[in-house]
Amino acid sequence: PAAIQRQDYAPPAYWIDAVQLTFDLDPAKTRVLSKMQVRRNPQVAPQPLRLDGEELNLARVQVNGAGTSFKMEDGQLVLENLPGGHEPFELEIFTTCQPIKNTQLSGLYVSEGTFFTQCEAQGFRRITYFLDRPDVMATYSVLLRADKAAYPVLLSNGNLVESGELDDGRHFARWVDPHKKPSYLFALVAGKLVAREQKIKSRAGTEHLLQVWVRAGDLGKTEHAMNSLMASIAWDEARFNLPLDLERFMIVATSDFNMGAMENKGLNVFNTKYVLASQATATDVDFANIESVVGHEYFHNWTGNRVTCRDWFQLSLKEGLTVFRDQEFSMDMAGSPSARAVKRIEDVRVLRTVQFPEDAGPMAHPVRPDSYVEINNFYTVTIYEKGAEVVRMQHNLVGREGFARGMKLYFERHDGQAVTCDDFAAAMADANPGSELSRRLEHFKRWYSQAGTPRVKAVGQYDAAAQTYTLQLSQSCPATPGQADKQPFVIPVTLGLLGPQGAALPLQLQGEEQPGGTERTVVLHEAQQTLTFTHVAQPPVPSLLRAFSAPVVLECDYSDEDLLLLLAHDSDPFNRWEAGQRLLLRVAIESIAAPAGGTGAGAGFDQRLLPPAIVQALQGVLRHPQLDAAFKELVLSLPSEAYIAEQLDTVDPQRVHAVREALRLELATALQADWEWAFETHQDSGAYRPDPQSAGRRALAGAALSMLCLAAQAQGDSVWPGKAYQRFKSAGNMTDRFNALAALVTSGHELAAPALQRFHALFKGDALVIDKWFALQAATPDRAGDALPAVRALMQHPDFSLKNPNRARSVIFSYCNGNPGGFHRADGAGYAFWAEQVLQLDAINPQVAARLARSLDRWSKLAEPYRGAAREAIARVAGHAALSSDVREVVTRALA
Ligand code: B3K
Ligand code: ZN
Repeated sequence: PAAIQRQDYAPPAYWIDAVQLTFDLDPAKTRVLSKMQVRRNPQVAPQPLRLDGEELNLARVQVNGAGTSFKMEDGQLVLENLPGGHEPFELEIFTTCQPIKNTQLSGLYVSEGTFFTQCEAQGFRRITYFLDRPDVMATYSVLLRADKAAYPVLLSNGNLVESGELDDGRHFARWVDPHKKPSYLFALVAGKLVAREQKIKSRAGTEHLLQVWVRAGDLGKTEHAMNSLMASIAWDEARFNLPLDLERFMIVATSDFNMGAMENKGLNVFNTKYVLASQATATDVDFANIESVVGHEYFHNWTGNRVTCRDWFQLSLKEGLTVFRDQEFSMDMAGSPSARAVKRIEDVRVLRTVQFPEDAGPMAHPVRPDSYVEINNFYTVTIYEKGAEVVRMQHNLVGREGFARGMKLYFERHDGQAVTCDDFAAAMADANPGSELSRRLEHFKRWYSQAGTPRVKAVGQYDAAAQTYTLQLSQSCPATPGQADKQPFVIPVTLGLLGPQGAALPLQLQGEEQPGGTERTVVLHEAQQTLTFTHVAQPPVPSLLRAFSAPVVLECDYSDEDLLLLLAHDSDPFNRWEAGQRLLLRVAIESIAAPAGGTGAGAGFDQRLLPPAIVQALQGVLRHPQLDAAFKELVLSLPSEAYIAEQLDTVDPQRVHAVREALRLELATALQADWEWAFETHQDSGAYRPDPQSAGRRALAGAALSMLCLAAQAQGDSVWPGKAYQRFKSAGNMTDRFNALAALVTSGHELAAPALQRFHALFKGDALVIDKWFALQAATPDRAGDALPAVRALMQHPDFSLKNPNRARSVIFSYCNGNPGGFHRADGAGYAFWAEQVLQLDAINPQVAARLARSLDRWSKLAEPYRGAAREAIARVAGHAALSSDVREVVTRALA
């Protein structure tokens, strides 16, 4: 299929103002009757009505109650003989579809005997013929009919207005959604479900009913999701004055879902992974993810649903903004400044390990793309996470109050509309006249149109005689597919200066009468700018891009001493962490480049890669009396293999893996006594609570245990593996239990096997826990080429299924994306496996297959023999005739 261009956007030739849907639900053959009130769009020249449809059986078309002629063209239903004039007419379409055969999980499908829908982006056309585009907004009235015993619960968007019995053991429910919405927000659910319910009162005094619907056995795992929903509602009212606009708000969980969750109006559908949690079955990370995903989908109710996207090129309008909102929500929930910083570090880590590579690879695209073949391929980290950074920069440029004003104006102008990224930025700027954003709006918007990660170079020079410090900032941005030359960006750089003892220096720029604070945000908007600080008594160390004030790569010629100073003293926790990461990254890169032979784990290194000063500094952080455990855990974690690889021009993945493993072992042994101390002193007392502080203590204890097992394994000692096994058996929560299991499995101790067996026996039947069991094994570091055979064996396990996305991800994605040492084999067998699985999955579920297809995005950076073998595997997939457009687009771009 041909690419769709943003430039070709044209408003619809018709409007659909209202739709009445009647469903006779049957897994093998569901009947759908759609009655629509349609009228011509007076702004568009008269033309036929073209309705989207996919895999539908068309039985009848009527206009104003009478049969009409129609034709099919490119899968669309084309109606030419429609009533003239601008009066609305009634269009009635009767179709059938086969939910039970729908393995793509887009449109209407069946999961464990229950009907679900997924309509974003273009699933509604798999339910009925429609103008399936987000700028066509209609009111929906939905009548559901089904067998009562098999489908006792019938749900759709909005309010339940009527329900009752029918003949033959059937029953019905009628739902009316008072809000106009695009078709992608339609949803229905029908099946055997039970709900946790909660009544709440808004600040304005209105009452609402909240429900979390799950399978009967899962009701005990819904408390955290419900609490998260209540917290989200309260937060959006308090922070942005945005109330819940529905009498009833429902969340429904399904175990067959292509992604995390979906914000259908009033009826969010969730992957069970982001709903179900109990201390026995979910980790702290699961608890935190549930809070953030529940928040994310709830916040879409305003940013996405009340104001939606004009077209899919504007996807980041709702996704970038809503990710920004869920990040802020999690930070506000975390409370303390240091817990906020931990969340910020985690978010930046995702951005840098996943989005930066995307932005440097064949699928690079602007936050507002210019073209796509398959829209589902553009639900990316660029649209979501970089999009959130672009919103965050606007927040940085106008301030917290200014941002709130911008949001207020955005809703005043656009409530009920389908709009563009330009409209959002304009509201932000117009609400803040005189701000850097409004003065440089057009220029700032290059963040929406130019792909690629900008690089900012900082060069500092101290002049002792003049007592000045000049900082020269320059920017550039690498070429990306279709964009050879880039214009400078508007980059907010939050900075401070540290004195030689680590004190925060007052900042006074040349021309200023007096110093103003110890931190400020300067705006880099030209290719090069120079800042001169005056009254600087001694050579300072700059702390730049604090809290990661812009999504750029910062290059600065820091000495090790500078970085050690920042690590010990920077008042900005993000940059403290960053200084430690820079030190470790530097050691990793130097070791990778060193001419030592051998690429086996640990081979070729004399075990002393880390300079003593760095080890000491890390020890200082680990033993620090004031720092939070969560922060310590982050500082003591090595940069990921993916992030290290991104810094290199040519990547030998085995070399990267070996160096990182060697560094890990060195940290494990050099700090052995400190890890023991950390483990012993970070034990829980009292009841389990998944709050950031307790979670941080468990994370640090878990990391310590993992390091201790690693050191023990190298030393042939069994004390700590034995302790880990004990903890695995007796842990009172999944976090501690799983960390102990992972410590055994990752270190390769012989107790790993019985622990894995026991874990499976304990949790068989709990799909989400069994997913963890699969994922841990698929990501287990390779020992003499055993990772791939282990993965193949896992796929033969009776619990494995390629059809269930969570399960497929837990094995195949964990191996291809989460096990670089096992995946990048010199014989290319990992890549051949990848090609095989992409093709297998594509026949079942193109969206999931296309995600997997992204694993080899960075193939052209690989050293031989990896590069050639990877290319061959991609070409093998591309050479397959019956490829979905999803996978076709990914592999075509990879080979371009
Ligand atoms: N809006 C959905 C994503 C839909 C993905 C369609 N392939 C979930 C979210 O971002 O909240
Ligand atoms: Zn979203």
